[in-house]
Amino acid sequence: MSACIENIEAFQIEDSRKRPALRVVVHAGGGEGSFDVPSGASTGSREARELRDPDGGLTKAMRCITEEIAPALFGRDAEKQRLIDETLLALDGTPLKERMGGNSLIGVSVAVARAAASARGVPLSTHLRELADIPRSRHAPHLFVNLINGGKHAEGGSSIQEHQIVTLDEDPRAAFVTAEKVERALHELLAEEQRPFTMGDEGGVVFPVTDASTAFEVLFRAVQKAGAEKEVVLGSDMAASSFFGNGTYTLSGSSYDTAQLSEQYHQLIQRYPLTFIEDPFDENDVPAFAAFQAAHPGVVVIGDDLTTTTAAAITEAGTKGAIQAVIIKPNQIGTLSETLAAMQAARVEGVHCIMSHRSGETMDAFIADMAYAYGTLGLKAGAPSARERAVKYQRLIELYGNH
Ligand code: 2PG
Ligand code: MG
Repeated sequence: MSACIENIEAFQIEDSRKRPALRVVVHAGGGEGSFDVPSGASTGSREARELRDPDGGLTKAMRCITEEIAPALFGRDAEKQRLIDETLLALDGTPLKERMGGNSLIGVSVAVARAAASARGVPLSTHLRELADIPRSRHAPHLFVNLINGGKHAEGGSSIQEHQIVTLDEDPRAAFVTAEKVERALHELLAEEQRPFTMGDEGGVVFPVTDASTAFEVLFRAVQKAGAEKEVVLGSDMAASSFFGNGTYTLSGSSYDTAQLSEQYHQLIQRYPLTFIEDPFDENDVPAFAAFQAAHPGVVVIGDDLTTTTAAAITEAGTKGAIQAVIIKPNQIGTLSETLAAMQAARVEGVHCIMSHRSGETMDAFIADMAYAYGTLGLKAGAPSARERAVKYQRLIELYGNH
């Protein structure tokens, strides 16, 4: 049996930042699949490039899909994901997908996988598991819930990009209820303290801080107010490359070298149950990650800008003991097959995978299906009250409810 690709369409929709986003729809073997492509703001320098018109529009990307990719894929078997993705890579022909855009390629690649699952009449997770054998980390993922935004996702807030709660419950429904409870408590706390706030890109709150600990202090008090101390720990995406330049980290007005920044983190870990730390140092400083991970074995150091969903970079970071977990973003690398190769490379090194959204999101919940299919350590998808984020958690709950 095969699922011949019959039609590929591309549309322009809006993402959560009201910027143009791509929707790709694939028809194959009587089935249909689509993907709404998200977009990052705090991107790693080695990420697949987006193809956009000078005004941010997507006419060039849509034309690539309908005029170059579609004719090359017509009649091809959607079930042969690897061959489809190899064709996409050959068509683009550049290392960072700058010619056709990682957005065009991942749009087609994921829509093909969904069309194949639809043509076969099997759940997407079943189809995904047959594409790649990836050892599970957990029964159900921890939810990495970013409640206080900063960095490039927020104006006027902390230099640290994300202050998260990380749920411990094995049941995604219970975990999500906890996340909502802490989010409500945080909003109440800010109102009580008359601390004005705005909303950041990922649905978390934004307020001015005086030092690196302010936002964690507020978040931890919200956890206490919600009575959720046993149900969550704290996490953070420092996104340190975004406050690094000329050999110096500039964090909330103070300058630090690598050793001083490590000391700042060390103090945070002493004071709060901060257990997961993403991108604590510049994306080119693998030794700093490795030294920090070795000094703090109880903390899960996570690579994102460091590793950009790229198998070779993950293998290097894993081999050097720089990370215990890695962020997986399909649009960061540009095809589903490369995403799966990155996840396999991680698991070979004993590194866990965390499926992640982008700061510019759509209503697509593909990452929840990935998290479910492969039993990843985490699903990182922003604040519960933001609809593009909640839809991912809801999909996860639905998937676990059905099995
Ligand atoms: C990150 C992501 C998602 P962006 O840094 O991990 O939170 O941000 O999509 O802007 O790269
Ligand atoms: Mg990140």
